[in-house]
Amino acid sequence: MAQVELNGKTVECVRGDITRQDDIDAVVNAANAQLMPGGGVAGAIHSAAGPGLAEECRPMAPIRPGEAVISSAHNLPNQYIIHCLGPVYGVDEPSDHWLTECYRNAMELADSKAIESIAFPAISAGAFGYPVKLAAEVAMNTVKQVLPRLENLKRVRFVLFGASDEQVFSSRLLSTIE
Ligand code: AR6
Repeated sequence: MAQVELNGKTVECVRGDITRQDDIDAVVNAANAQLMPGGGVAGAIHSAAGPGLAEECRPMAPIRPGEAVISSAHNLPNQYIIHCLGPVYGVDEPSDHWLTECYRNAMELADSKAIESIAFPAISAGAFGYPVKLAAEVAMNTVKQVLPRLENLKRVRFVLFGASDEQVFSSRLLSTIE
């Protein structure tokens, strides 16, 4: 786990499950364009949230790479879910641009809803093939650039599923922001 302060706000990396962040207002889904259940994070979020989530999401689909939309959290222990479509690495080019847009749009959307805390998974770093070191670099650069100018958002947490991903994100957090 790593935690740093950025202009009086908190950025942290933890190992865990994105569906179990009960002290966080909004969790981010690494969604598919149709906003339907799938594998990975999307599968875990939809099965924990319940079938009402897919029903609520249907009219908002499809979304484009880099886009973020918001729904209620249903049976998750949060207030909201923000759904982002990450780029497929090497296909949606330039991938770093579209991944930056995901993080920026999710944080700005959260801030516009007066959300104070948000938890991200490693968007695109699973089925979509983004190398985890590059994904961590984009994530931290974007948080460093966007978070200080937001009014309401005060805490950004990255929730990593595996120990090695957690190490990569934590060391990138420390080298980028501290
Ligand atoms: N909590 C936190 N992280 C998780 C969890 C979890 N419960 N489950 C997996 N991860 P992925 P993508 C990690 O594939 O690359 C889906 O099928 C995982 O180890 O969920 O953006 C959708 O339907 C990896 O590091 O998202 C889309 O079609 C990271 O979360 C597609 O995959 C992201 O992996 C999206 O692919």
